Amino acid sequence: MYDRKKFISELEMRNPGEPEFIQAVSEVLDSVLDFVNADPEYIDARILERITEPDRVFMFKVEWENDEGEICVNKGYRVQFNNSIGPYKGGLRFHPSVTLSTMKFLGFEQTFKNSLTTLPMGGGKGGSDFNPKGKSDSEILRFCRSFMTELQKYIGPETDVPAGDVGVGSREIGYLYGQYKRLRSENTGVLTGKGRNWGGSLIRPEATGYGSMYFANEIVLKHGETLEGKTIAVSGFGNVAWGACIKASELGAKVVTISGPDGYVYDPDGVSTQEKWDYMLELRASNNDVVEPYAKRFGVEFFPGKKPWERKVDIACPCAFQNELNLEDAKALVASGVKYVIETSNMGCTAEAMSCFIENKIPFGPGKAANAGGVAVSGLEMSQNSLKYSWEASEVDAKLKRIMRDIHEACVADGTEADGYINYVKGANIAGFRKVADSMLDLGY
Ligand code: 2IT
Repeated sequence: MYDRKKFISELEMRNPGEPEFIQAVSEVLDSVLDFVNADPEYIDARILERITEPDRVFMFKVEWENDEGEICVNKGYRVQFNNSIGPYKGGLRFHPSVTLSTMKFLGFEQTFKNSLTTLPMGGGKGGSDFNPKGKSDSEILRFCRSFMTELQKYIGPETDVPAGDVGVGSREIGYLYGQYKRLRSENTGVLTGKGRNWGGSLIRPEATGYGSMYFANEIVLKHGETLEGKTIAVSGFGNVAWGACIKASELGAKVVTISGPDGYVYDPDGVSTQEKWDYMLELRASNNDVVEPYAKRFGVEFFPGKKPWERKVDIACPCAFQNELNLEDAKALVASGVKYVIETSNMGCTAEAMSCFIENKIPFGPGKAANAGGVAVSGLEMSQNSLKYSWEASEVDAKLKRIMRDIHEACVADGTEADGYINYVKGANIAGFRKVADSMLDLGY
């Protein structure tokens, strides 16, 4: 039998100074402990020790030259967490907060998320502490070239397929893939999130945000309501928030906030026009990492240094960064009557915030389920690359919708509690874990 306290303290000893990784494992452990302890096969196989240890971690130096001619040095990472159900798959994050701990938490989460998509993908993550903020296009190009010069040694279309994440969008994927092809002379589609002219899938840029709203729609329908007329607080203003704003509008809901590190914008009419969506893309492409210009441009209010969780809304949808919504925010949302929380960023809520929502019986869709649409369409991009073919947008969108519906059903099947409350965290963790753990048992050690 596994004992929670003993397992976590041993995990902390094996992984010192990695708070995000410990947080991510603790969350999964809380959901799956009884399930694991009920099965002697898992216990005998030491499944928890094995599933929490990455297969391997690459850490490397990235040297590049800035526009002033100075030599800069960053850290590069690729964590190959688990490939039991398919090639390692997961994004690359360029952000100054990137550490081994954040890479491992993201790789661990990715393993179960990818399992939930029903597609054959293992879990991995990578990135760098490189800060894209304020960098010129040619600095980004030189950094990406240097980063890929090393990364290409560890990846391949049948072994490990990276994609984008925070700070890595279609421009960066282009520069990275260009360098990969220069070095390897291969058109294997080793990255996903590619441009539509050179092997990318339609709907991939929109997929994470669209998927999140499809998932929200399933949750709301399950609770006897619709998204029609619901107000939504979204955080972030990048690719994920953008897709969520578009799909929310299409489904009849109204996104009234977007945010950045500088504060949040309150747009009572909704972020619901093509002009506003296009402007979000422009803001992101400017690399300034501020959202305030949106308020000026559309004549709406900006709240410097504040988070959108102080607004009264029907649905809270964190779309930016880990631990962006804490206990205080959760209490404020509960007090103002929030009905649903759709965590769309990876581990967007602190453990205490998540517990607060669950204790108050608020349906809470965890990141690994709610944001799985992004990697799901990456999986579909891999399929299209293998087929040397491309599907129409409507075909990809229909597949995405079906996958999000299936993920919702899996959460309901494993997460419904005795009193009828659907604990989506528990459901997603058990459903994601079971497939990975059972594959590990099948494959031996
Ligand atoms: O967190 C994520 O799922 C992603 N950044 C997308 C990964 C992918 O391989 O598309």
